[in-house]
Amino acid sequence: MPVIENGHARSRRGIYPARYSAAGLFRRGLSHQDWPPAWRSQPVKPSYDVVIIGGGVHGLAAAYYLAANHGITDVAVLDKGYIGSGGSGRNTAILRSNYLTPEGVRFYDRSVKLYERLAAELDYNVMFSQRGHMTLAHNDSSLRTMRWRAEVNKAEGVDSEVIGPAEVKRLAPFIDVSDEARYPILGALYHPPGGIIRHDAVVWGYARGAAALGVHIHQHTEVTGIDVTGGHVRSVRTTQGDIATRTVLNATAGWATLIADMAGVRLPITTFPLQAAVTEPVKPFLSTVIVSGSLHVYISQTDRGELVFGASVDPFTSYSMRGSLEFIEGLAGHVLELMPALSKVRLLRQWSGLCDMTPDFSPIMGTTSVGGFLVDVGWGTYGFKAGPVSGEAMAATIASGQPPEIIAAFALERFMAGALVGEKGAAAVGH
Ligand code: PYC
Repeated sequence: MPVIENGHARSRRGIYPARYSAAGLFRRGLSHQDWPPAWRSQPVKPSYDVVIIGGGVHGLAAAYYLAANHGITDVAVLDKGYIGSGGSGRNTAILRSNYLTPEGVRFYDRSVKLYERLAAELDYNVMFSQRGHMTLAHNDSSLRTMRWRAEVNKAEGVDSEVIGPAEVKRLAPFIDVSDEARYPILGALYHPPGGIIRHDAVVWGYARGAAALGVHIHQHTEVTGIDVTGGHVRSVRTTQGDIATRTVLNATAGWATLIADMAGVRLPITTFPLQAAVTEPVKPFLSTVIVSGSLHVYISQTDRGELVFGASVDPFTSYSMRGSLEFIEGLAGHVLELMPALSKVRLLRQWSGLCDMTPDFSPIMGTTSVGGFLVDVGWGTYGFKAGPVSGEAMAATIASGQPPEIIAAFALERFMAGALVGEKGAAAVGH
């Protein structure tokens, strides 16, 4: 039986917060008792076994699985802002595993499987809605790529198939599938397990789970340097003081090269902004995620009724996270070509995140030439989908010193060996 301390229970594995349940909600409602905080800040210690830079889904998932799967709990997660303030809180929350390469399909499929059981595992409602994902083909070459993806998906046991315009119309009755459209719809890659999730809940769920097992989460703690002596990491310098450590994981997505430079590791990554926007809520009418590569747009409807739109990355490198008028004008035109009935719907807000793009659109994961400096970077526009599997794989790499098979293809050395994993054809929209 766990012992309760300040509203938190102490078990053999550490301190964990109150269980969320309907009965608990009812009891607390009756007694006017607040829930205890999901997790508590701790003072920064002078040393940790593992320091994870980046408090997004990747960093927090790695911390959680280090503690939960390997019993490694002397771990700090550092973020220069607040948790989820980077790409994890700025993406359009689409999950899928309908990739192009066998390596990519296996990897993202594992992530979808972990996402499917995340709410139960973390005792946190992450609102994963597997409502299906449809990528429209408007020309012969994209139809060919869809067929290719469908075959690779099936060979890897992932549910995807190419459907014709009539089936597209059945799944999304308001879409114009006539020949009159500027880009007529020739078919689509339909992927039933795909869907959307509540991205902040994933971040908070992992943070709560990791902290309950003893991980320290330090927000507003910026890394200013990494000390490497004799080819091995010794410490991390931060705005809250120096932290001695033998193991650092760089999980900073758009800022990945800035952190890697501090350790003297060069990465083939360039950072581009990716913008998105959301409308006022409207009645539910869109039950799948819709992607159009030719129109450079993807659309989904949240449980609250808002329409979430995204597009390609901006055509220039930048660390800016401001939205632009050019983007929203282009986006609106493309959305209306697909769904003219939305012309009266008002946009609520737009924003931007940063994408760490690699030449082959696959991530860079594992060890580097600097001892103790590991990377989980190069996510481009796919990062949020990969949070759980990346956390699991990077935790296993740190615990055993050896990257597991599922990330073997994503090693940094592939760029020297010419063994790229070309995943550009699986991008939601052209880049
Ligand atoms: O790859 O599905 C995707 C995606 C959607 C938004 C950004 N990337």
